[in-house]
Amino acid sequence: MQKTKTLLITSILILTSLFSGCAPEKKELYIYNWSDYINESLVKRFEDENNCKIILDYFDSNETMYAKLKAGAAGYDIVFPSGYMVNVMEKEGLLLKLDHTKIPNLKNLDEKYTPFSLDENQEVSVPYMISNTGIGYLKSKAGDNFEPSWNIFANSKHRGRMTMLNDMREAIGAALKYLGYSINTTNIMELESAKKVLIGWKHNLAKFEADQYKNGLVSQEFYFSQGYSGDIYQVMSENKDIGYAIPKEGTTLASDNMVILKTAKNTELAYKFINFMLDGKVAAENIEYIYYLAPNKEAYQYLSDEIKGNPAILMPDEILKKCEAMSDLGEKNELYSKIWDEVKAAK
Ligand code: N2P
Repeated sequence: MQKTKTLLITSILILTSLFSGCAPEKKELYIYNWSDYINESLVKRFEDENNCKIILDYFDSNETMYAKLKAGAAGYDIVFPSGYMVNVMEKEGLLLKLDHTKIPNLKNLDEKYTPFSLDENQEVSVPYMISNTGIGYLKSKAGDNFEPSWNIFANSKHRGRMTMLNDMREAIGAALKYLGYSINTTNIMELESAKKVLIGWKHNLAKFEADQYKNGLVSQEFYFSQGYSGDIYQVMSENKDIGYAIPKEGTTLASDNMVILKTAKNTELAYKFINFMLDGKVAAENIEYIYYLAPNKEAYQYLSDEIKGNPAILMPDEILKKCEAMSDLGEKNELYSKIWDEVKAAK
């Protein structure tokens, strides 16, 4: 009897371990995106529908992301670079040439915005969101007659209470725009003038920072912050004193895109994810949550009036005209790196 019992238990144990060993592993998709740039309930929905696991990792500037990939960070399947960075990564041979038959929802893209992506035919990248950069501010500090200008950072009255993005193209770009120059200039005199302006502003800044400034506006630690449109809208409900403005001199506009790395382990799932994000209803839910514009014609019909009426999201043409997309400067990129190092080092 004892023998039969032992045999039974042993058989049960063997069977259990056999079955658990056979349980299929969930497929995994590694995504490297900007912080606060996706509605995570959509990520969850994709996981459920595709019985897979998504691992999200975040960056706060194109340069940080690129440096990490160049330093050998492997394992990401999908990354979200801005247009100019897509060009850089493409030249380096990092990107998979896209098979459009696997992304039928490409038909939903709004052609009005595709030129900003700098890969107009989606050979290696698919537009995800259009963002602009502006000034997040406290209305109580700006006053009723606030005329938004990049030169607010010259106002020493707010010393220590202002931040600018820790992103060389954005920070130098703001100074260039203030001076009336292109954010893509490679003219040394113009860049030198922008450097002087930016060093002047730096003396009034608490810091260059690209992630926590929005919480700083909520807690009223910061009064004026150069920041990304949607990031600032995301925190407005937490403090009604927060406003957002695009400076009168104009600003940078980015088409941030989804790319599949050549080294991706799971390209089929990556294609599925990209196609999912391009679905009209999904894109609308994403816009409503992160306050950026997915350039998706199918999505617009599902948007709330609040979003439709927001000029920082669906930008009227007179604002769009003032915006410029950053382009890839090739070797001249070094001019910006050098100036940025000098700004950072300036006392
Ligand atoms: C997300 C900001 C993304 C905008 N936090 C970058 N162009």
